Amino acid sequence: MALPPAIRLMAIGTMVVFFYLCVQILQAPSSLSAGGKDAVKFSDMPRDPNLDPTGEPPEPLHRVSGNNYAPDNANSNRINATILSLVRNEELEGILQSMRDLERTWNHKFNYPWTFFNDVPFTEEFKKATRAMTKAEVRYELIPKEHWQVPSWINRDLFRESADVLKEQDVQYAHMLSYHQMCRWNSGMFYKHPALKDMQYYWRVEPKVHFFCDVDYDVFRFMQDRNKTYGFTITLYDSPPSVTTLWPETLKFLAANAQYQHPNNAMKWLTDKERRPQHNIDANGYSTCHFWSNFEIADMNFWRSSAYEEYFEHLDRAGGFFYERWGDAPVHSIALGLFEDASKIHWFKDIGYQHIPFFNCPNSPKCRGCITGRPYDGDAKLLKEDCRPNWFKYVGMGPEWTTVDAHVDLILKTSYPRII
Ligand SMILES: Nc1nc2c(ncn2[C@@H]2O[C@H](COP(=O)(O)OP(=O)(O)O)[C@@H](O)[C@H]2O)c(=O)[nH]1
Ligand SMILES: *[C@@H]1O[C@H](CO)[C@@H](O)[C@H](O)[C@H]1NC(C)=O
Ligand SMILES: *[C@@H]1O[C@H](CO)[C@@H](O)[C@H](O)[C@H]1NC(C)=O
Ligand SMILES: [Mg+2]
Repeated sequence: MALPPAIRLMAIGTMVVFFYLCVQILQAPSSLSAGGKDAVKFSDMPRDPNLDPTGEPPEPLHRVSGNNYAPDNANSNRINATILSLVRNEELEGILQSMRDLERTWNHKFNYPWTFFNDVPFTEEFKKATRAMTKAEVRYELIPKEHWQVPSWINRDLFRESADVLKEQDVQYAHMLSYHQMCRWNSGMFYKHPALKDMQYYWRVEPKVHFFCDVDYDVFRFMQDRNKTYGFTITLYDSPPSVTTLWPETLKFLAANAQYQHPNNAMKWLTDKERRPQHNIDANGYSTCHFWSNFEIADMNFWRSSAYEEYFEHLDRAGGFFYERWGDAPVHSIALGLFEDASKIHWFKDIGYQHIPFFNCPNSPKCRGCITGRPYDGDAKLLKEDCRPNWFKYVGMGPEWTTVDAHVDLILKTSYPRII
């Protein structure tokens, strides 16, 4: 059948438009996404597990009985562990706030010592006020110069020029040299301090954080008894320009040290490119997902292992603590993800925690002061920084929590997250 050319053109045009619309409909995301090139797929965590009722991890747990954890008991049930805090004299009010919360919810029962670190001596005012917050022993330690100073191979001009570039890419604290020093110290130095020689476990605490839930067992004994290396509460994506060459440097190290990779590692978690593709591209193969290290309960033997020691040494030489802004959080997380058995990394779901602006707030009668299942405070955009779904997807929630979660998940299929 011969059609006039104008009609033929219209028919073809209509078919093209129809086909285009079909493709668009088929491609429409079935899950919620934040839009644009920074899209995050949420389909892999249908519901925040913090909405599910959370109890303690299964027994056996070590609890207070009689004077077994009394502060002055020389034969107490405490193990070689300390609460640890790097803090400045000017942050006294902030650290008192953190101490108040941790003492109220946990340490007034177990009386683990507090160890404070500083690159300058603590003032008498600081010592007096912090000592008054606890019945436990308190120690004040100066960081040796050689642990804090900028390494000799770092070029100051290059540091400043690099910081200018980072600042343009909105990397926080780019020009603040002390922030870079702090990240390096937390990555590769703190556990070498002579004051920690006999210590194995630590709980890291920063100023101005909050703890919301009563914890009635000895978390350090928990770590030891269950062979755990590292405990976290919150995981987040990092700013890619702060770690541009961290993953390439890591791969260089791995190529020469393949023996350090654990057979049950979390490589898939580290390299995920499904959930936030642009971050993976910008960070050259690293998802940027990391344990948020202002909270850590961990075994220092891991940092003291030759795998980690050599890895840190390699990174330190590469210069990224200064020319980029490698944080101790991604450095710790990558090392754990590669060199440790993933089953030795524990989500402390039951420890309610906040460091502005993110929360871990479980559903438990033991918690007060946070909103169950709400992971952030402020702009709803913050929600896309939460990368727990990746950890749960590739590694799991851990045997401590799966029973109850699997059950509740079947009953309630609400969507996570709800962007308000
Ligand atoms: N003594 C000392 N502590 C520092 C210094 N810089 C940072 N810190 C501590 O390192 C931790 C992280 O610093 P913070 O300012 O909270 O960084 P943010 O949480 O990443 O915004 C906190 O415990 C600070 O008290 C420093 O120059 N000297
Ligand atoms: C703690 O460490 C010291 C020194 O290494 C050791 O003598 C002691 O037995 C340890 N204590 C415990 C409870 O493991
Ligand atoms: C922890 O490790 C030790 C030594 O490898 C082992 O004997 C023990 O059964 C482990 N405990 C748990 C709870 O996995
Ligand atoms: Mg902080």
